[in-house]
Amino acid sequence: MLSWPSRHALAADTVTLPFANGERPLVKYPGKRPLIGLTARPPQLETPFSVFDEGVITPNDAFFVRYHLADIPLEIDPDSFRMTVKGNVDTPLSLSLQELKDGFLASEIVAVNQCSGNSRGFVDPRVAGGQLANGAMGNARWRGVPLKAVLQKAGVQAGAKQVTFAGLDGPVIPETPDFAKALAIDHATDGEVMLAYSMNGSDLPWLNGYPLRLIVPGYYGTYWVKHLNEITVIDKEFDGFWMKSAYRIPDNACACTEPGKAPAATVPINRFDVRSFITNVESGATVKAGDVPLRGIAFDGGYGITQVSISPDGGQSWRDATLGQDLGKYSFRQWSMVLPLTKGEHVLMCRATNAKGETQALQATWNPAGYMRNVVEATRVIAA
Ligand SMILES: Nc1nc2c(c(=O)[nH]1)N[C@H]1C(S)=C(S)[C@@H](COP(=O)(O)O)O[C@H]1N2
Ligand SMILES: [Mo]
Repeated sequence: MLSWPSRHALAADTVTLPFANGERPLVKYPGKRPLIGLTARPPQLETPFSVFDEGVITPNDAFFVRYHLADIPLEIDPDSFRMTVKGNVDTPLSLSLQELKDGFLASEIVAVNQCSGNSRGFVDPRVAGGQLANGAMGNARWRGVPLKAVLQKAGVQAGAKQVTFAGLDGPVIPETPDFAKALAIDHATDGEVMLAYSMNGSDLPWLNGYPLRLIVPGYYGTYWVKHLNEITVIDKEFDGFWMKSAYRIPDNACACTEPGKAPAATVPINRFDVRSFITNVESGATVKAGDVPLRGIAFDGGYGITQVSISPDGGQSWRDATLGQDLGKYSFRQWSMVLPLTKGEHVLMCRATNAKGETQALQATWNPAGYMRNVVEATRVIAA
């Protein structure tokens, strides 16, 4: 059971994110260390960026939290919890957690969960939506059951087109559309999409979807339905609000439009683009001139990071960083290098490339929802 924090238990301190109106409270929720509070009902919490320098795995108590609807479950009995599979299947299922754990072969995957709105606060010109810095992402080792195995057990019928997913949370007023997402049947049965009951070796944290959530490796967090209890196989395209109207990107190669312009056509947001960050030096920091150790993370939509390059001079020259341990193509990939810096101010840049040859642009693109940011990030440092 989740005990809702009292009002004054919430605001302990504040942080200021590096954009206008960036002041936020640090708030403490059950099972979480103080995180950056964006909204209280429903709770939306951002991970302080320094956490990404602690290790390649984001600890459960620091993992970001995103909800749309204020009626989040506060009580779930793991013994009576059931996950149902229905729709165009031969045998509808109603599975307990124990049946999921005992009746199927478990699988594990390290994968990044990133909110579509991650980094939206940096979008220029500004756009509406949660003004997040770069902390609406995290990397965890998920354990659970491949969705494919569960769908096989139910027996997907010919003509199945999509699979929809809904969780235990709901809207406060009936006019608000319930949160539900859909995946194409081929995607849902690719063997990688997973029903996870464990994160980094523990039960899922309450606010990250206890007791069961969908893991869609390489895809934006919007598909990673939490408190998952309803899976429906359908023979047409799902037309729910959160697929048809929300979470859509311009249907073009850059997923972008001219600032202020609406796109001519849109598609549902899908795979991550390539991103990389320096994690051990904050913009504006002073470092000791000489050999400066740099490290950070990079990730992409599931092809795997093959190269991270660092520029000491605002993008004029680049040198390769050393990649850290490979935890799989959906994971954060750590990188490190030692960069000699003379006394003075420098603009450091960090750019990753994946196995498909995709990389990051030097100029930020724009779209009305502020999605898909993957500009090469600049970090201003003073070497003294
Ligand atoms: N049930 C439910 N699942 C949900 C959501 C939600 O509002 N309700 N939000 C989605 C969105 S937009 C994101 S980014 C991820 C965030 O996962 P997290 O809160 O575990 O970090 O959850 C997804 N799953
Ligand atoms: Mo999201």
